[in-house]
Amino acid sequence: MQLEWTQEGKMWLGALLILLLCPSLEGQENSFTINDIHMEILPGEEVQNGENMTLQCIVDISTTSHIKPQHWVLFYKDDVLFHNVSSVENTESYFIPRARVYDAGTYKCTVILNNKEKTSLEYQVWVKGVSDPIVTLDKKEAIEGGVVKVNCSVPEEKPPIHFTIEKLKLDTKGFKQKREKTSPNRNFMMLEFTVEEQDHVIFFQCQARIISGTHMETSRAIKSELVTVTESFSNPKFHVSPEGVITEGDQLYIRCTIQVTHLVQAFPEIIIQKDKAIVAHKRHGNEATYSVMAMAEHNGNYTCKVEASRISKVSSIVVNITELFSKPKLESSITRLDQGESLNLWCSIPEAPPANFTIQKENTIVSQSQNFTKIASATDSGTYTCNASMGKVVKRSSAVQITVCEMLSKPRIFYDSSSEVIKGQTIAVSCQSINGTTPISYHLLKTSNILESRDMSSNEPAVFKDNPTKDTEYQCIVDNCHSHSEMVSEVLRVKVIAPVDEVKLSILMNAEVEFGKDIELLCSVNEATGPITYRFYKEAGSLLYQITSNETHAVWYKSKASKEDEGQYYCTASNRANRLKSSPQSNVLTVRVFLAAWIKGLIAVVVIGVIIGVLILGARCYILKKAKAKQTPVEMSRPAVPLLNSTNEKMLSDPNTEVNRHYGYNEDVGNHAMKPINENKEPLTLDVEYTEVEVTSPEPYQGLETKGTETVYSEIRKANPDFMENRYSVSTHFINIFKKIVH
Ligand SMILES: *[C@@H]1O[C@H](CO)[C@@H](O)[C@H](O)[C@H]1NC(C)=O
Ligand SMILES: *[C@@H]1O[C@H](CO)[C@@H](O)[C@H](O)[C@H]1NC(C)=O
Ligand SMILES: *[C@@H]1O[C@H](CO)[C@@H](O)[C@H](O)[C@H]1NC(C)=O
Ligand SMILES: *[C@@H]1O[C@H](CO)[C@@H](O)[C@H](O)[C@H]1NC(C)=O
Ligand SMILES: *[C@@H]1O[C@H](CO)[C@@H](O)[C@H](O)[C@H]1NC(C)=O
Ligand SMILES: *[C@@H]1O[C@H](CO)[C@@H](O)[C@H](O)[C@H]1NC(C)=O
Ligand SMILES: *[C@@H]1O[C@H](CO)[C@@H](O)[C@H](O)[C@H]1NC(C)=O
Ligand SMILES: *[C@@H]1O[C@H](CO)[C@@H](O)[C@H](O)[C@H]1NC(C)=O
Ligand SMILES: *[C@@H]1O[C@H](CO)[C@@H](O)[C@H](O)[C@H]1NC(C)=O
Ligand SMILES: CC(=O)N[C@H]1CO[C@H](CO)[C@@H](O)[C@@H]1O
Repeated sequence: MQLEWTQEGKMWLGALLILLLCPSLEGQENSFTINDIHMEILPGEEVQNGENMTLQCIVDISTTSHIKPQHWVLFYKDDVLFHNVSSVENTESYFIPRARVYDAGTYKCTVILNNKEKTSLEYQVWVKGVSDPIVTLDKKEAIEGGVVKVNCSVPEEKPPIHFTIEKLKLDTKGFKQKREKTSPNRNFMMLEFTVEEQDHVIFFQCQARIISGTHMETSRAIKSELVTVTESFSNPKFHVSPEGVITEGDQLYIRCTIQVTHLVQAFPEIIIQKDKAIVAHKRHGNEATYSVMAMAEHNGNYTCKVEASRISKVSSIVVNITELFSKPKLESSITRLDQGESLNLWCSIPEAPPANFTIQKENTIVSQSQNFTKIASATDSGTYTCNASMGKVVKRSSAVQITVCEMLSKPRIFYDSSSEVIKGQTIAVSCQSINGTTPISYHLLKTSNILESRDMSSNEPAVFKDNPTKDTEYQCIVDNCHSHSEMVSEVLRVKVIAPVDEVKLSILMNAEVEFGKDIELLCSVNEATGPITYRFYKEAGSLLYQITSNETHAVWYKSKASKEDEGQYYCTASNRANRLKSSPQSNVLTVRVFLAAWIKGLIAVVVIGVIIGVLILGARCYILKKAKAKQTPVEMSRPAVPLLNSTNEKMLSDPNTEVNRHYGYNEDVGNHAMKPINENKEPLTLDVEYTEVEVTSPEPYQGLETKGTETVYSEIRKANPDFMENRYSVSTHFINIFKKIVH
């Protein structure tokens, strides 16, 4: 816009210049120069709002021409051209009547002569103050609770304008209500103000503020016309009757009244309050009444509130009621007593005026007199009060709590004995005093020590949990408020069955039993409760023996051990506690039966004897044959040794049948025993242990033994230490040979 305007001006100027230059083109050329251009602002660069202001642009031009040259003067405000003039004068002016805040700004002017142009410095103009606002009201008379519209405008100023409007009371200093608001694009502001109670004569005051550059300019505060306020209703008024001294028993009236203006459409609400409590109220009408028989507790500060939508008026009064007599007092010699003791209650008034008394327990009258005496029973426990009355006036005392203690009955102690108590099980021991005042405290004793205590608020049994590990005695002690010392129950004996959980089988001597000796097996258990059933087994599942005993061990006895008794043994044990579970089983014990050394020795001696006999026989045959051979050649000279060998080999070729037939031992053992001998082909092989035989041998065989020992000993040289069975097998072998010979 500014640019457009300037360009247009320049074009227009150019046309004029051409016209001006025409004569000079015709004649000789004149010279022009602009020496200086400046502005003068009147009355100064600081202008009061409303003052006339003049802007002068002064130009100094030198020329060779005898006539003053025509030039253009242009005025700018904040770089915007606002005035242009063609002139031949040195000074051009621009007049601003009644300067406003809007006129403040930066001014400059420019001179254009032919094609020459010069601009002045910039001049800062500041307009001080804001023109007076105009305050108008929509009414001059208002009613309490009504609204007054206030219009504040500054017609000669330009927005944005910040308005401050205050409501003031004529007779009091300071504002009552103040509101501020900025109007962004209008030069007026309209605000509504409510007329409050006690606003008798009010007026408004307005002030406008405008930002001028970096400064905030403020107008004078302009007052409005006065507004007269009419009451909608009067302040509430109290009327108390009876007048003068009010005594308890009098009928008390507290009335609150108001006067309502005819202008008001709806009646306000009247409320009478004592402290925070509403005691009376009225919505339509101009009075509210509170009526009550006067009592001391009606003393106090009464408030009457009258409330319309926006208006609330309050007044208060203190009502003083004279006491007729003091509050009665109920007393008792004791508040906690035993059943059967005497209960005494008496009611009294400090000054002891003539009055009627009643004593009541909860809501039941127990006495029509001042005193109440009774032999206490449990049902007499409770809350007692007394009433004292004089005519209509009744006063109640504070409550007295009486507790009558019934003695506790001897407690019974019991537990669920339907099934036996097994060690590790939790049992519930109950204790109960059927009669006796609650709360009852129960203590459970376990072998004379307090295990646990419990307070019960009823006569139901107190239940204690315990986990007895052995036979236990329980007892319980009860106590309550009764002065009698605590009561003790009977002793409760709980039998605890310890289950069998460890079974051990052992043999009373060595696990290797000598042939013909006794086998004694001991089955023992932990500290379990009898009767315990012991069962002895050989191998898997064949029951040998069963016994029920109260002892923690049992013995199975077998005399004259034979090879048949060899094998694996175990035992089981159980009692009632194990009934449900399978009976615990012991370790497996392996028992072996071996031949006594002397039997082996005897066999050896017999066998050797037989061999010697055979040798002798052989020798005899040899001699006989040699005698015959004196006629026959000597080819068959060596029959003796092969004879023995062949005999041996023949016997060994099928040993099993032989052994089984002649020797009644366990087949398994027999079979097994023969093998090493077959492999060995050394019929006389014996182990080292065999040597010990000679020491333990019994006397009757001494004669034979001496020889046998020597032979046996010589055999040990070749001894091939082998399995344990070896010695049995050897002895078995010899027995076979021996038996054959005997047969
Ligand atoms: C201001 O200018 C007006 C004319 O526009 C004139 O009537 C008035 O008297 C002037 N005021 C002063 C104070 O010079
Ligand atoms: C407030 O007053 C101004 C002039 O005094 C007027 O132009 C404007 O309309 C008024 N505003 C209202 C809301 O009456
Ligand atoms: C009564 O109560 C009112 C409101 O609570 C209070 O303003 C007034 O001071 C009180 N009067 C007295 C005597 O306590
Ligand atoms: C009430 O009245 C009694 C006398 O009747 C007076 O002693 C007492 O101070 C009064 N109380 C109040 C709060 O006015
Ligand atoms: C009531 O009991 C109190 C205290 O025990 C005694 O002083 C008074 O004389 C009794 N009054 C009557 C009427 O029994
Ligand atoms: C007590 O009660 C009796 C009978 O109801 C009555 O005649 C008497 O006036 C009462 N006394 C007082 C002090 O109230
Ligand atoms: C005792 O007095 C209270 C009020 O003080 C009343 O409510 C109650 O009914 C009275 N009891 C008897 C038994 O008179
Ligand atoms: C409990 O009290 C009742 C009467 O109150 C009595 O008949 C009963 O025998 C008492 N029981 C015991 C266990 O004392
Ligand atoms: C085991 O002991 C109980 C009592 O503890 C007894 O009655 C029973 O006869 C005893 N049994 C044997 C076999 O001794
Ligand atoms: C561009 C512009 O506003 N030019 C003004 C210069 O002054 C004359 C009168 O003095 C106005 O008519 C033009 O409008």
